[in-house]
Amino acid sequence: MTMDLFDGATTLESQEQLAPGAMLLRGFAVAHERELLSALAEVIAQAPFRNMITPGGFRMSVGMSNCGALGWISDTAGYRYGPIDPLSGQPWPPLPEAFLQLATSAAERAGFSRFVPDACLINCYEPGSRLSLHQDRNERDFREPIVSVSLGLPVVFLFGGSSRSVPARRIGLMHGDVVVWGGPARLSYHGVLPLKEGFHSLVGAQRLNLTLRKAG
Ligand code: MD3
Ligand code: FE
Repeated sequence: MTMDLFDGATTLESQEQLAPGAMLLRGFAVAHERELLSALAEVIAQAPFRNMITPGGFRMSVGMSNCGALGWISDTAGYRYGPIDPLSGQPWPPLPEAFLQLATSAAERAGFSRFVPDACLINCYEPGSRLSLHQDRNERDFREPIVSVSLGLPVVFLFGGSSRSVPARRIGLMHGDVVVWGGPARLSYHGVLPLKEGFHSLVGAQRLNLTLRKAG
């Protein structure tokens, strides 16, 4: 456990292995919250959140956008990564340096010393938004980890196993928490319970999640 004095507030950082390959770094992003949120605002000004349509024709309750060379897209044609934002017809905004720095330092802490993400999916949850149990399988190489960064309101995250039938554990994810998902945890099923109402002093009435990926 380390104590950090920053802006007059005391923040607690700790790390915990959730399962082989899954490392929870509590509070890891708190020291960088302002840089992350201002970079995020610039990205969203160029590529606004939108509710994508699943291949089955359902509108997702989570608002999504991307930055980096590749972005994750869902529509009636399926799930995939692509270089162009379908909404603007332009490339996705570049990956901010603050995102890259945080992702590489978190991955290194978890034992992935050569992680260079080329994609960042940005999820925006409002009260009631949820993400049903799924695997992330659209990336080219499953040996590459995924780094997730939680900002704003807390949520209950579901962490299952390698098949849908394995009962999921419930893990609270809070502002500033970072999780590195690699190795045997990389293809585990996971999801997010509906966001509850609340207000975060820096982020407001929402939860933002960044997932940094090597997609291509
Ligand atoms: C475990 N996002 O974007 S982050 C997603 O909170 C996604 O917005 C959730 O699931 C969110 O695909 C969860 C934690 C997470 C992200 C990717 C994973 C856990 C993962 C990939 C493999 C295993
Ligand atoms: Fe996922």
